[in-house]
Amino acid sequence: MDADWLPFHPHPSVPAFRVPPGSVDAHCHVFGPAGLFPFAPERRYTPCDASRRQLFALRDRLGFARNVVVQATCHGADNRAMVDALVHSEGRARGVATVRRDVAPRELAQLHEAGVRGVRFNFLKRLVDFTPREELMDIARRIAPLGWHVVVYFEAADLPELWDFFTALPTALVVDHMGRPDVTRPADGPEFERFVRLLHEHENIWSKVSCPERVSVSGPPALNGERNAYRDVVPFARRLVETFPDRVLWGTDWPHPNLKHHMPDDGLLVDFVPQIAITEELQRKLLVDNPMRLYWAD
Ligand code: 0GY
Repeated sequence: MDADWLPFHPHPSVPAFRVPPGSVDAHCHVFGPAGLFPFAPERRYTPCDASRRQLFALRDRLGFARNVVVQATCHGADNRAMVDALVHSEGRARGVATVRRDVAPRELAQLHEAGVRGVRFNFLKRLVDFTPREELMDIARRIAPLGWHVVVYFEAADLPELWDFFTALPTALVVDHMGRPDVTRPADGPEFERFVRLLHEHENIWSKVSCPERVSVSGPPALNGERNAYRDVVPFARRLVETFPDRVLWGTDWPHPNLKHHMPDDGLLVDFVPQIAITEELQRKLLVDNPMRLYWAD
């Protein structure tokens, strides 16, 4: 089966920034291997195989201690590859699953036992078909007693329509990639203000300050010739880190599914962190304290 996106960086650099001890890469994936864990028939892209062994090798190379493995749409609601990574991680990985409304209680219990602590709802029209909100609300009600949270992936323009649904959820909510802001607009303009207001008004809503490589227009250093990569994303991520220091998470997004133009060097992504979390205290909260509270509370 051929991948229809770029392969991940074959030799990521060792970051110049040394992450604090116990750091968590709180957004990454495993894919396949397709021979063992086939991709979902309804998928909108076909990734390269990206195994748990490769993920754990990257974790060690970047200096991280733990991973949160997030189910991506290319595996649909078949969580086997992600669960396989968790159970072979020696307790160093937790997971976010995709489940359907009719998931059996026994399956939820097994996922919990494996280390799953959340479910993901994806609202990107290019990635998934529409699921009625009441179905998603049902899933949220079913996972709430387990102490899990909901992870959502959407684009900034869709926030007004999703606001009431998000704020009615019975669990904590984690937003992927800062709600995908349009970084050609100002970080203090109305669109990003709306996202900041969502977190201000709802103390159980968190944000990942991840994926500068997806959100950036100015691009990485090799393309723009400047020392600082993804500079247009900095004001957005830094504002969230400084305004909500106890509710932000960071992750590599390895192996960077569905990127078609530029494949980041994961070491340089880690070097981006001190630009958005500029003190040791903010770095420790972002990389250690916050993900540990959310994923390793027990
Ligand atoms: C990401 C980004 C993407 C893909 C998925 O679940 C997915 O397939 O999230 C994307 O295409 O933007 O967070 O990994």
